[in-house]
Amino acid sequence: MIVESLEKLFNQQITVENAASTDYLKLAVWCASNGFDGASKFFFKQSDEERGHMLKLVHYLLEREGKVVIEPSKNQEQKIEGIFDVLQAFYHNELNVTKSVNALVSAATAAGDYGALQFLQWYVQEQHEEETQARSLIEKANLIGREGPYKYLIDQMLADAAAE
Ligand code: OFO
Repeated sequence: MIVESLEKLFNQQITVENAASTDYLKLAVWCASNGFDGASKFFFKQSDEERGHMLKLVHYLLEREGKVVIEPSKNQEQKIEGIFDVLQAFYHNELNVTKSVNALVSAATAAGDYGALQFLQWYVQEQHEEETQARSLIEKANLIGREGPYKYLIDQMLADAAAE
């Protein structure tokens, strides 16, 4: 069994991961529709991964005999006018996910639920990796700059990231 306060936060996290999956699907579609095929591959993959993160939480909550509630996904409006906006949206999204993972870890600590804490370590590590990746992609894109064949080079950079 899982305490009600934690069950609620697990369900909130399911909604957050679901929203991230939809947000990245939208970024993938924007990229594909604007000639960024490599970037589109990267965000289709990210979208699938976020769905995987959501399902992992769903299964864990079921195993703990929690009640799973699938809420409509709460997406923030993303104003995308170029590939730099895409990268910023990715980074900000990951920062939000980290915030909510941290809240869940704090609640599991307060509840003395060591099983949940152990399970959540995977998300803590994942967020560290994804935030680092998003920041590094922005830094590289800034090095490439906004002149010449920069769109091609940034697209190539994301194609490489998708292949990793
Ligand atoms: Fe990076 O969002 Fe899932 O955990």
